[in-house]
Amino acid sequence: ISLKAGLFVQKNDYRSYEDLSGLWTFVREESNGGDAGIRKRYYEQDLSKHQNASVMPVPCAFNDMSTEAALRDHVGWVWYQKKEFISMRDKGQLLFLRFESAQYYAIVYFNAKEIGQHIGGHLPFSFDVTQHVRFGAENVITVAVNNTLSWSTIPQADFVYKASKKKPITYIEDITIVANHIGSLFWKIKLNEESDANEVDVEIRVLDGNEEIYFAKGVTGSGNVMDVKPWWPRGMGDPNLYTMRVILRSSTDQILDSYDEQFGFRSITFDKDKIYINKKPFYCLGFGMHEDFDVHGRGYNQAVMTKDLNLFEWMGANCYRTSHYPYAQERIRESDRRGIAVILETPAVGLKVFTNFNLKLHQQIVTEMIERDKNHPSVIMWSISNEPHTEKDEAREYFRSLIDLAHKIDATRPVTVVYGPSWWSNDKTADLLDIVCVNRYYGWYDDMGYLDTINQSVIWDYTNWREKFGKPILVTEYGADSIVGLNQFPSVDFSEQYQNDLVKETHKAFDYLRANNVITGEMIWNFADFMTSMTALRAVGNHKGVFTRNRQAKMAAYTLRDRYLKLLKQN
Ligand code: BDP
Repeated sequence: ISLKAGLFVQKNDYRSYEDLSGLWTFVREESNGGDAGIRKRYYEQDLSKHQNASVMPVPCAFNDMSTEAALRDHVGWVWYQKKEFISMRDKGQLLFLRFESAQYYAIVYFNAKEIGQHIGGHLPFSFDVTQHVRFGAENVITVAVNNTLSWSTIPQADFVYKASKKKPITYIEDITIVANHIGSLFWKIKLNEESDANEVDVEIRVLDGNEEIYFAKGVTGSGNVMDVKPWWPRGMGDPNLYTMRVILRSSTDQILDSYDEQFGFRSITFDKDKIYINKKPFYCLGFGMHEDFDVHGRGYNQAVMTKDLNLFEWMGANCYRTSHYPYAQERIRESDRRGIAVILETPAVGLKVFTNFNLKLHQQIVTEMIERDKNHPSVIMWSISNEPHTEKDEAREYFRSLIDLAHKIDATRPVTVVYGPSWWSNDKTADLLDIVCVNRYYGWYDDMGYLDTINQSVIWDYTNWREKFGKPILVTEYGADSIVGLNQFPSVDFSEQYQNDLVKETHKAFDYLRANNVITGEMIWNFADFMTSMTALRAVGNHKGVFTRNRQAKMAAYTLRDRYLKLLKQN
């Protein structure tokens, strides 16, 4: 049931929020046991009294919290519940319940009534709960979450949105800002549907720190701001940020709402060879990453984020891809502040079937992702998918539709797909893209042990993509597993030496490809080791990190750091 996430939470004289993070009551259903909890109406019950009740921190991945394999490996429904006192003082306000993400389907109940659903993890969604709230009393929020990765298993539910009968409150629902490096500015303010734009005045104030440097009126408009300092990625300049303060005034000059949106003046362009930021060539030096950590599992954690971005800067990197799902918005915001470029990716990994059903859901996710992150200067590109099977004929129209959609919503950023199983010779989609990303594992999944063949294979492969499609090419994955402390000389797979040797050999090829304008960036797989499901390929998860899962540097991290620090200066 389609929902509008709205703007990220903010406190000012017109808006406020309560953070509902903390320990929630948690009940796990039997794995794939149908929808027992829904049939048994868990949402009407005090789940803390349930025989299987425990507590779960939010945000975090429940899989990593447990001592039981059954919970770690659980696929199916889980229930979260929280009681929240809502004060009389909040009466008369418009109240939303917002989730930054829930993996993968969520049904939300407020005081035992279903108020809506959301499909697709990783992205925010919200509900207007004003009509459902009991003021001066405890309210019960219950969320049924199902992580089964097949969208057709969602139960049907009756959901009727009841519009408020009261005089509608006018508020700012969304803000779109397009600002380029020479100071041209465009904005579009979306008010809530029930509001009347003619009855309110929209003021736009651009602030540099506390100083107002631009003023205008109107829900949409454009202008030029003089003497702006552009936003630059690290290595190229300072990540200068500005604030757009949007103020809504009624005809009686009363302020109805206000929102401060951060943005930067910067341009992303590309030609057939390269990506440019503010018209200067930008060579990506970076990582595929994961939001994953010991104990905590996947999900936003400010300590892990800060540690990761500190290590990232220490490495001399300037760009990461949110492989393979959009990361928390807090992290994108922090990347704006630090001057780290971000390639935002959808959760569409390894797609094999390209039906209309898949396409609809994929379109929804692309739309939600772009809408959430469109004003972040750090976001330089949208990645529609990682390693889809684009050798299939039906992939062409499927991807054409998504690429067109992304361009339609955001005409200011390039669109990419990250290729894995398909080749330049059989891919049916790369000609539709702005930038082509390719993952390759020479010396690991291909030609294990033959370190001396890496150079030629990498050059041959990427040169073929480049020549066939005539687009800028990014290396988005290469690498090898290594288990920290496992030393073998001469090197053997899974040893730290092997990973280090493989990285060095691959860099020889990159030097050639870079000098010949074949590639416009290189990103290793992965920043840190991360957990996966069990297969014979993995020794307790994926060890392709240059850091361990605890964020300690492996041998290859030093090799990579020397290279990144050297190349960062040349950007
Ligand atoms: C690539 C995938 C990535 C995996 C990696 C690997 O894009 O998600 O983790 O392989 O197997 O193909 O290490």
